[in-house]
Amino acid sequence: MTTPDDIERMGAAAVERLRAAPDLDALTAVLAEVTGKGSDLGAVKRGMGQLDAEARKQLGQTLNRVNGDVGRAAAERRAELEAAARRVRLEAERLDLTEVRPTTGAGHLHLVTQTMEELEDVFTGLGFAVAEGPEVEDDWHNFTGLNIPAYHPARDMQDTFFVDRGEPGDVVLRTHTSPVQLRVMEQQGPPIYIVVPGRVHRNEARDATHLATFHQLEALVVDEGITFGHLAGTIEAFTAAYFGEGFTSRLRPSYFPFTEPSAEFDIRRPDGTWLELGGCGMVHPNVLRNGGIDPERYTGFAFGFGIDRLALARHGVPDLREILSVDVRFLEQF
Ligand code: FA5
Repeated sequence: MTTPDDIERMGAAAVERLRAAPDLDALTAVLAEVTGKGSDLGAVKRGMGQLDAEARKQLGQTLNRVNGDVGRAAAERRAELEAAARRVRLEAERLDLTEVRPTTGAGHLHLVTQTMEELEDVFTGLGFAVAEGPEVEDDWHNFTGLNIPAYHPARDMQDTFFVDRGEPGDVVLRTHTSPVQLRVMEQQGPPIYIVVPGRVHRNEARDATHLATFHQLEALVVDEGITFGHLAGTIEAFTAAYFGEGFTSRLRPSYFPFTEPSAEFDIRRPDGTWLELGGCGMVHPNVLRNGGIDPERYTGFAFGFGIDRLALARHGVPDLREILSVDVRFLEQF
């Protein structure tokens, strides 16, 4: 006849087997074996009906407690195995976000971005700091403060996208990087030695030499005793540093409202052909004054050129619209 001690032993054996289950499937199988119909404990339960009331009560209490222990052991083992499985899964799904992927097949920066970074390197090497300004600009910084008053014909030199904010015509997409000249003058006094790479927008039809959204690099120097010679020397030093041996620069008289005198500058390639790069000049006294700088004490020079034209010319690509290409066969070449 089954005794309470027998039930305790059966329970202890069941608990031991449950604790040894190596995984969740095994645990489910063991639990069915030790508590199911064919199990020792199951048989005890089924035989209870034949016992007298006193024995039934005594065995019943032990059986309930032991069944409780077995159930708890199964639940504990399940929790352990689930936690272990979760750890394995997390480890397998782990992503190292700091991992550096090999460059082959992983894509790369766009030619224009690469060119901007190279230009920044060259100019920081020459002692310039890099500054930035907003692409959505106000009339003052883009035009009026740069000595381009309303109705001045020079506004037509740069067809403008207007933003529907504030008074009509007050807010524009900047048409050049020159507004950052004023912003830097406002923020810091002289000496100023900065370059500003950035995106600009003009309401222009696209063709082989024009885009509506393109990139410029602006340079601004303001200090005591700055002369046109410093401007020409800086452009020459930049040409040699960026393009290398055999490239030189030239200046041609020109007109910009924010510089006086003004010039255009071109780069001469080793094969003798010229690449028109941008505009430059001595910062107009009105612009210095608008930036809060005393033009009696300080002078400065500025230049600004198109990065997209420069980038493509360097690689011999004749049509600026290729800049917008999403064809990997084109992009892969750079
Ligand atoms: C300017 O934008 C003046 N802010 C440059 C400047 C700065 C002069 C400081 C004096 C002192 P301009 O409009 O010429 O100037 O444009 C300068 C360069 O931007 C051009 O030489 C050309 O390389 C590039 N560029 C102009 N328009 C386009 C366009 N639609 N698409 C691509 N590049 C352009």
